[in-house]
Amino acid sequence: MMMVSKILFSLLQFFTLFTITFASTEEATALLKWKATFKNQNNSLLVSWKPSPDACNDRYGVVCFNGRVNRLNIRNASVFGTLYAFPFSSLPFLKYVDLSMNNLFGTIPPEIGNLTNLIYLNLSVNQISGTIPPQIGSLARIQALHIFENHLNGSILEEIGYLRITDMKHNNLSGTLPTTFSIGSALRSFNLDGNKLEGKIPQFLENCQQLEVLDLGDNLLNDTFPMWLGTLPELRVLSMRLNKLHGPIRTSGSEQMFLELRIFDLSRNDFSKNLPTSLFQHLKAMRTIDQTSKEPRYLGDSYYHDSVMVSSKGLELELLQILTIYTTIDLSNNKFEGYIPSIMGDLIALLVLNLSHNGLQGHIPPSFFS
Ligand SMILES: *[C@@H]1O[C@H](CO)[C@@H](O)[C@H](O)[C@H]1NC(C)=O
Ligand SMILES: *[C@@H]1O[C@H](CO)[C@@H](O)[C@H](O)[C@H]1NC(C)=O
Ligand SMILES: *[C@@H]1O[C@H](CO)[C@@H](O)[C@H](O)[C@H]1NC(C)=O
Ligand SMILES: *[C@@H]1O[C@H](CO)[C@@H](O)[C@H](O)[C@H]1NC(C)=O
Ligand SMILES: *[C@@H]1O[C@H](CO)[C@@H](O)[C@H](O)[C@H]1NC(C)=O
Ligand SMILES: *[C@@H]1O[C@H](CO)[C@@H](O)[C@H](O)[C@H]1NC(C)=O
Ligand SMILES: *[C@@H]1O[C@H](CO)[C@@H](O)[C@H](O)[C@H]1NC(C)=O
Ligand SMILES: CC(=O)N[C@H]1CO[C@H](CO)[C@@H](O)[C@@H]1O
Repeated sequence: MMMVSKILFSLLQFFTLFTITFASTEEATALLKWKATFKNQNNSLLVSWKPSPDACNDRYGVVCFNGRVNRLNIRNASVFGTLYAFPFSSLPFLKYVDLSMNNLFGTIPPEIGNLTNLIYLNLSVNQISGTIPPQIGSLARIQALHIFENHLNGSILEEIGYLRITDMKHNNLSGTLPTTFSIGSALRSFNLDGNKLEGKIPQFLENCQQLEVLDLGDNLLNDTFPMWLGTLPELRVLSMRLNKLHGPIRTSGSEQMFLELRIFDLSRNDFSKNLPTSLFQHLKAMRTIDQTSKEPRYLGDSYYHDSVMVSSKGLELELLQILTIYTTIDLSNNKFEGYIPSIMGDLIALLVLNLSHNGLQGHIPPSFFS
């Protein structure tokens, strides 16, 4: 009895080993076929991508699990080529793909939908063009799609509502945002900064209760400020800078608004009146409001904190009183008119004040020098 099970075990082991070797050889060959299509065959990082019976053995950027390719990470590996010959159908256990910071061009083939186990895809910082294939949305397990800094065009599809994290900033996406997402509630981070999106801010975002980051900056959105965003309990970052938002900003009167907000940027819009002071009272957790500058430049970190960047017309005294807590106030690039109020010079905490590029006139009040 003992003997029989031992033989059976060895037989099982043999077959498992055989199947694994067979599968990984097939996966290895598929990856090499893709490499053969690269425009630069002298890639020093990928010299380990050469014929061998085992795809998992010392091949740069390839990680296997149970003998099947599980991760592919060739970030910043000087790959110059397209995705057309990528072995989408030969890597059924691939979960994690990072091809960012290369020189990939051409479009994303619809066969990407064949990577049925994919959880994470990063194609950022390449030269990829064309539209986002809806097949990405049909990947049942995908959680994160990072595809920023490419040349993607066309519109944002409803299908990507399956994703938790979507970063498509700095592309050429246009049209209006979808009015609904299939599973909107999963969305945590939605970054579309630097595209050509127009129309309104979709109401379905109100149902994305887990949303932490919403960046719709530098687009062509034409809407009033959606105050209902204030009810999203997890929202930490909100930028709608550089759009065509207009009209007065109205607070609802509720105290429980924007409770977690840390970064808030509405600069360079077309709001018709000053921001209501009640809005600032809501923003208790807020520290840094301008997230758009990549580095603080002349402002040291300590000055950079507690800064405020708003966009409105007319400097109102009421607003200024609320601003007393800030050390840096950047009101540049707005449409402020009239004289600089004397009270500005009395702001106790103020260290840096930027009022450039406005319609202000007159001279600097003496209170600034006393
Ligand atoms: C690799 O080949 C490309 C052209 O195919 C050439 O421009 C580049 O200088 C080469 N790089 C090295 C390190 O040889
Ligand atoms: C990318 O790789 C180059 C070498 O090819 C290196 O100089 C550069 O620092 C890398 N960049 C990053 C962000 O890793
Ligand atoms: C995706 O790739 C870019 C470029 O390499 C990188 O900056 C970014 O952090 C990556 N995203 C994640 C979530 O790793
Ligand atoms: C966006 O599209 C316009 C017009 O087709 C083109 O001129 C521009 O270079 C594109 N920008 C990017 C980042 O691809
Ligand atoms: C996307 O860009 C391609 C050129 O790269 C162009 O042919 C196509 O018309 C553009 N599509 C949209 C929707 O702008
Ligand atoms: C914004 O949309 C309205 C119609 O809803 C239109 O009248 C107005 O011209 C648009 N503004 C801009 C700047 O596109
Ligand atoms: C003031 O704002 C303008 C326009 O945004 C900017 O160019 C300038 O560098 C800023 N200056 C300081 C001292 O913050
Ligand atoms: C095996 C498999 O799922 N093949 C699919 C790969 O993707 C193309 C394009 O979406 C489909 O047509 C195939 O059916």
